Amino acid sequence: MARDMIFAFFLGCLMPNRYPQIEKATKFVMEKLGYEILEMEKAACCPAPGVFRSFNKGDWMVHAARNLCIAEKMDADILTVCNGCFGTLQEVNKHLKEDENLREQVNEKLKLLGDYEFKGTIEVRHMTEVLGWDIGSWGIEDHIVRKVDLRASIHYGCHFLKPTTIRELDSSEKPTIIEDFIEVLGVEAVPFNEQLTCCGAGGGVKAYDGNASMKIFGEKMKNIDEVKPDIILDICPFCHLQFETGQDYLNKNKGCNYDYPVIHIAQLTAYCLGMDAESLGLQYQLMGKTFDFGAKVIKDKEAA
Ligand code: 9S8
Ligand code: 9S8
Ligand code: COM
Repeated sequence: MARDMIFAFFLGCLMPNRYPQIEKATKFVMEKLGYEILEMEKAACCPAPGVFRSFNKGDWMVHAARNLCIAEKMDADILTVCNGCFGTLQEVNKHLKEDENLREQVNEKLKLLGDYEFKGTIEVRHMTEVLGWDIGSWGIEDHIVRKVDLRASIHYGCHFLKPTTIRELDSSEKPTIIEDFIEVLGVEAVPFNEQLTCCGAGGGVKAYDGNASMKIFGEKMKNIDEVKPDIILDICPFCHLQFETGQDYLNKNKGCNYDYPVIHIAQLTAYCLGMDAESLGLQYQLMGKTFDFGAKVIKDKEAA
């Protein structure tokens, strides 16, 4: 198989532990599109950019480099479905490729962890980027077996687009990569106020100060609720966690009454490519609540 059709799948921490359905959906989609997905043995936390980098940039780089080395040994580009993992791995990969001094320092430390040496031979890709740029709406069309009819509020999150000088992916002010891609699946993007701000989870905020996190999130939900979408669409398991547990929190503690299904782009795409709703975990979308997403929102227009 051509090298650009093979990916080393970097799972990160959240998805395998809390959202195995996103993992399953990702594999389903990538394999349907003809990619080979390889497991990364002994991969560890990326480590999370907003947390580890803030404490110790050096250690953050060394540990990220160790993960990059695992993929280098597999001779495969990394695929991630998490903004935080993408943020760390893409950024460290870029820095180490460009800065020889830094590379030497990091490689010195890597020796302490075992047989690792960063060489700079791979790329780090977010699934959204692969779907949006490599496959594109033109490429996905032939694979669609279910077209949906939904209005979605898209949450890009922070680390996918920013810092712009490092990511170099799409405009950080007016991105269109997700909007353009989902249109062909039958999903209309409904913009909302302050759309590109943080969900309130990242950077250690959720763990350190739950009240601050929920205040930021409460604003976000208010803005989303104004446009009344059918679903909230995200591209990051940590944002996903915030949108799921956060709605539950606001309902129980702040007198809100939200029940927006939260869908990761891998799940939406997998559904449209024919994966069954039960394996996608759509019946468990809201914490503590059985939610029949399939029956409630998605219209099975032309199931194969
Ligand atoms: S790994 Fe550890 S905490 Fe997390 S999911 Fe995404 S960011 Fe990277
Ligand atoms: S937003 Fe701000 S830092 Fe982040 S990417 Fe995912 S979690 Fe939500
Ligand atoms: C968010 C990751 S996806 S972090 O909390 O900002 O590190």
